Amino acid sequence: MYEGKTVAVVVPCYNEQTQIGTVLETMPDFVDRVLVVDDQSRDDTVATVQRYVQERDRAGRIELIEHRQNQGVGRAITTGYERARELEIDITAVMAGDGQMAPAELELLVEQVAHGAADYAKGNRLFYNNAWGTIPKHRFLGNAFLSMLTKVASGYWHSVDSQTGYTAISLEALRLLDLDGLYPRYGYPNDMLVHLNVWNMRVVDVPIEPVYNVGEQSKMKIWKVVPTISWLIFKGFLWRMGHKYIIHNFHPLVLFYATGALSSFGGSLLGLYLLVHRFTQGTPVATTSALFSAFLVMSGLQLLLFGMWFDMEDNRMLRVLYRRIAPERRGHSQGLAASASPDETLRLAAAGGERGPSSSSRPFGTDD
Ligand SMILES: Nc1nc2c(ncn2[C@@H]2O[C@H](COP(=O)(O)OP(=O)(O)O)[C@@H](O)[C@H]2O)c(=O)[nH]1
Ligand SMILES: [Mg+2]
Repeated sequence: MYEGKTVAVVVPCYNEQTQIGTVLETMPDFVDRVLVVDDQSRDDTVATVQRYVQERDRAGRIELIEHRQNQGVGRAITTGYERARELEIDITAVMAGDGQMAPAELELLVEQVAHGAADYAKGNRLFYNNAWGTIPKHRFLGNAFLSMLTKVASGYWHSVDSQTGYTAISLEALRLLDLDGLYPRYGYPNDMLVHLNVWNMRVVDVPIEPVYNVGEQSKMKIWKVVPTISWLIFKGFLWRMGHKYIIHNFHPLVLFYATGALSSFGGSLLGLYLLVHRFTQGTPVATTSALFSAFLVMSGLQLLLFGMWFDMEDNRMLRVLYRRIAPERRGHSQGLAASASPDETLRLAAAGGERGPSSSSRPFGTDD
């Protein structure tokens, strides 16, 4: 229990026989349920968990769930979420089974949800003290790139490190989300943010320590995953526009985005055509044609920027800026975490509004 709220941790794992023992061993005491979801690991992961349960899990808090066939890390998290929802657990966190998530930091995420400051708290490793020096460069850059795209797609413009799996979510959010509709593999956290936004959930980024070289072996092939997730993010953006700003509600920002994209894309194509024509045929380009192309590109970019601006304003209520809620319990500050009283935190984090997909149609928020 954490502050009177029940807490579960979903631990997706695949081939983590060397790591999973430590993850279970170091699980914080306030966690009531540990939902380990195995996906047909080919090593001894399942046996290791079973042995641990028999020998060490006296409180009976570990539950092992086994998929009949490998369905991906996203689907494994969904399975854990479904179980937590069934058990009516107040707060459900996710920690990887490879030991890359510092257990001492779980509280930082859980407290945000427990105090109602946010519906979804996610780790942010990119702002941690020496993140650039700790995270392998190609992973840092890939993550930064996907984080930029995810900002646009999800409407959580304040959020970075879209790829972290270290999160905590409220029961209310779990009940609203269409868990089966979430992407089953590595793009899961990106898709999750898109879905959360459509349901007007408040999201906070919690600075956490990037952990590497603890014996983990990533199963992710970064060069394969980045294009796949980029495409997923693009589809997520269109899905969010359609659901949030056309079906559930209407907001002209959709028109700004659509006409902006058409105009800048059409203008660029025309400009390219004129250039190619100029060099292959040798005939000069008519001034009116060149001006028309430039006009399309410039007005298109302006429309896109207005679309973004409206999007940011509409989502302002869902942005929660991070503040520690109970710094005295841990006795030290964490990364960029600034301490604040609970009242102050809640005030800063305040993001009222009813729940539901259509409640955020406020083109010009006034909460700041
Ligand atoms: N259940 C399940 N877990 C997976 C699968 N792929 C990866 N994982 C787990 O998800 C967590 C994160 O995966 P990892 O490959 O370490 O990703 P990275 O830390 O972002 O490089 C680890 O605990 C993995 O064991 C899968 O297909 N099924
Ligand atoms: Mg890992």
